[in-house]
Amino acid sequence: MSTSSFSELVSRFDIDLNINEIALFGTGHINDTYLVRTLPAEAPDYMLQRKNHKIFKDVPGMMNNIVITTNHIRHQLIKEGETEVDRKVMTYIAAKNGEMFVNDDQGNFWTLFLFIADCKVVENIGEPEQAFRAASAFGHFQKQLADLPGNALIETIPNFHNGISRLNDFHASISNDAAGRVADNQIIINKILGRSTAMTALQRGLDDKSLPLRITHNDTKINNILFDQDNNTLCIIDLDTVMPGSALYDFGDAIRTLGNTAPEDEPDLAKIAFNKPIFEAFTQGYLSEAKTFLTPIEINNLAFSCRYMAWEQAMRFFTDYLNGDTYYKTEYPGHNLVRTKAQVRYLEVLEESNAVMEAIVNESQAL
Ligand code: GN1
Ligand code: MG
Repeated sequence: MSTSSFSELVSRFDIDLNINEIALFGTGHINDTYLVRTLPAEAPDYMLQRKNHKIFKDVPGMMNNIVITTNHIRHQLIKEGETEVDRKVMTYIAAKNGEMFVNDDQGNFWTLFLFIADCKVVENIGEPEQAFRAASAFGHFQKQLADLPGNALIETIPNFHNGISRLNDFHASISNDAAGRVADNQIIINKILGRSTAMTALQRGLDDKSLPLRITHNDTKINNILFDQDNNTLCIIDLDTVMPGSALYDFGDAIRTLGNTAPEDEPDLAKIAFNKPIFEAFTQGYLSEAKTFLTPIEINNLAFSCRYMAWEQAMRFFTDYLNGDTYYKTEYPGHNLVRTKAQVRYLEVLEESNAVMEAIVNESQAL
């Protein structure tokens, strides 16, 4: 798309911007994000984002969730006496017609939000102290939303982390074998299916209400936190999947990336190991915020949640691979298979580390 049509989109939002340039930004697997630089140089910049409406089938509903969530957090920050509210919560701009998005002539949905200046996103955490801070930020986020009624938000992707439903999708992709990839991959299929009874326990716990349904972020990769230059956490971003869920999803998904010494798509499986100091710091940071509201059964399942999220993500990457790579953006042929193998290897690593992880959770909740 040309800059002029980008600026035409921006002009339909209820804000006057003097645009200098618009350029592609970031590494998300789902949406397309552009940085809108404005003039004069010191004026705030904005992010223009195309929401993937093939994946988020109800973008107006999703944007309504985001407005409820960000307003709720904004009120809490003001109550807490926070002076830099606009750096601590995302600010979305409404369109001139009052909607929280504009449509282009191809039916795409575009949103505009304030760019938080002078901050950074990290893809890897080196220092345990930073993991502690990241975890406190995710725990605090859940706490800020704890008094929102569960039915206030819709499910932006129905059954997003529902292991039973994900397993059904996986079975369907095996039966359909749309890309003819099943025969070559029996070992990996068996590794995923062999763990399904143990792993679907999380969903059974939500179904029988032994696990509480909360408002959760549901995509707690480390690159969804903004840090300032001194590594203080500023703001949780990527709110598209904020919806009813289990606190365990957020803890487990963060450890899926943070507790792994290698990236989620590491081709060399020997590089995948459990990062104990980071796990320990993350657990302590998370519980420093979350132990006031978590139930004993949630705390007892924190270590399990890490295995659950690795298993679920392996299955999601592999379902997409079997379906012919239609969901995740991929960088090369077979990328989803590499991702799957890396997630399965990480799952095995977590299984080997379970006793250590359980001990850390126990010690951390006593702090
Ligand atoms: C997607 O777009 P991104 O990278 O924030 C995905 C997450 C996966 C993640 C795997 C809506 O997140 O659920 O865990 O890729 N988001 C959606 O890296 O499916
Ligand atoms: Mg993201």
